[in-house]
Amino acid sequence: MTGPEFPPGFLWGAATASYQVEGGVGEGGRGPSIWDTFAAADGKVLGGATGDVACDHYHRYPEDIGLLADLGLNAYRFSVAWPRVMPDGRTKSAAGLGFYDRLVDELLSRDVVPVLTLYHWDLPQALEDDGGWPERDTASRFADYAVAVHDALGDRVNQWTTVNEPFCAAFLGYGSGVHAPGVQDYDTALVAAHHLLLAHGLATRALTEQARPGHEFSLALNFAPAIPDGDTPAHREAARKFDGIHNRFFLDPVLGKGYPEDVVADVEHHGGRFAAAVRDGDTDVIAAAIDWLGVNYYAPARVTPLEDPVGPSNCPLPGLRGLDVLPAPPPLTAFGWEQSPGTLTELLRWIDERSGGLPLIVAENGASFVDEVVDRRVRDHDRVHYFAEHLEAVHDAIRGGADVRGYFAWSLLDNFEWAMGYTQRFGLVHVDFDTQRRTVKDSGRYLGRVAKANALGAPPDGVGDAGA
Ligand code: GBH
Repeated sequence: MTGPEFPPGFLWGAATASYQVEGGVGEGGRGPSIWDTFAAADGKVLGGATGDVACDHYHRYPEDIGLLADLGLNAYRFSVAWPRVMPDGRTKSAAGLGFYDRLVDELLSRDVVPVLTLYHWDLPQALEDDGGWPERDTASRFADYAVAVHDALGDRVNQWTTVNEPFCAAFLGYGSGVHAPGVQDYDTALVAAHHLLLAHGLATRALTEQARPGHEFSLALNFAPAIPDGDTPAHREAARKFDGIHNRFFLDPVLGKGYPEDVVADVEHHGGRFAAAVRDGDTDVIAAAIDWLGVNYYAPARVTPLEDPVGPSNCPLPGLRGLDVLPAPPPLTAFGWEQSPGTLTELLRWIDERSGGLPLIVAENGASFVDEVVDRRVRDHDRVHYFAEHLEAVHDAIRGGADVRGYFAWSLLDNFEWAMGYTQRFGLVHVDFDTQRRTVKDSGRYLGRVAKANALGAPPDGVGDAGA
């Protein structure tokens, strides 16, 4: 039985990121990235894990693309490792570009649409040594890098995403320090955020100038809608603050609205280097026209006010004095994240309204669960259920008027989950990290079946009532 249909031409895919899957860190002349350095340092990544081998996608990409295509998915969202293409952050490497050249050809030979992300957090270490994202020049280096990749692949790749989740790169990398390069300073993190957005704008401008017909430009933002845990003015104020720094601070400048004034006021007490870093004309650059917005969604945040309006928050983000983020209500994923599909519908409709109908692509959505291979099968019922509910939520948003053009599961493969190492499995495909053996999970088959039908339907055999 076939359920509600998705718009014609809908992109159905899975996503990965270079450092999380590639391995091959010393091959083809690749230079070190901040994640190589961070993972090598004591106590930064759980279990001392690194991306040295990861899923060995650098060598096994034909097999992995084959799995994706055989499932019935029609798009692959991957990221390019800047330190492969420019080992020192500035000088092109033919060998590094060659890898992505082969990857793209492999995708096209399987009729899979390449959706290329230029930056998913693996900054060349050489550029971090020169100051990293808190340094304005890094944004210009990024635009040069974007042009180099576009020169090499623009004849075959139409879908271009500049930066993935500037929130994480800035606030986790330079604020809380749980991600590379591990700096802990909120004022620095805010400056880094501005330069990441500037990098997006400069690259989008440069690529738009040399675009061919069919090229589309975008960036991907991660959203965590704030749900006030009560209905008082103080609760609404807590939600305003969280939503401000997490969502509007990144979305509004991209939409040409500039930085939200309330958020700029919230973060002032961190020192004021952010305000000084924003130069005349920067907000115009950041407002460069995009063809679609990548929406990454995992979970909302439940927020509650503290009695002391300037008391320290338990949430490691700039500007969040006077509020706490509460533990999420069950059912939780293995990561402890809330499952709230209805929030995805509201989020897509909110962005649709705020942007005046910008095309949207869900560029990441997914969940980690404890998966087991039994008789060469992974019965990940929880994940099937998660996808079924969230796809219904996307469909609801489309029915409500949002122009959603694609959905990418995070992730194609179980992979290196940043600070959590290999302990959180998000894949449609299970990876045994000792043998590199791949096993397609039931959720992979389920998503492939929805993709082929371009419609919601019954879940695969043996996975209970999920999606019913
Ligand atoms: C994505 O980011 C990444 O793009 C991807 O590489 C990663 O593997 C995937 O998620 C799964 O983690 O206290 O507000 O910092 C997810 C964004 C940002 C969601 C941090 C959870 C923690 C709450 N994540 N956030 S906060």
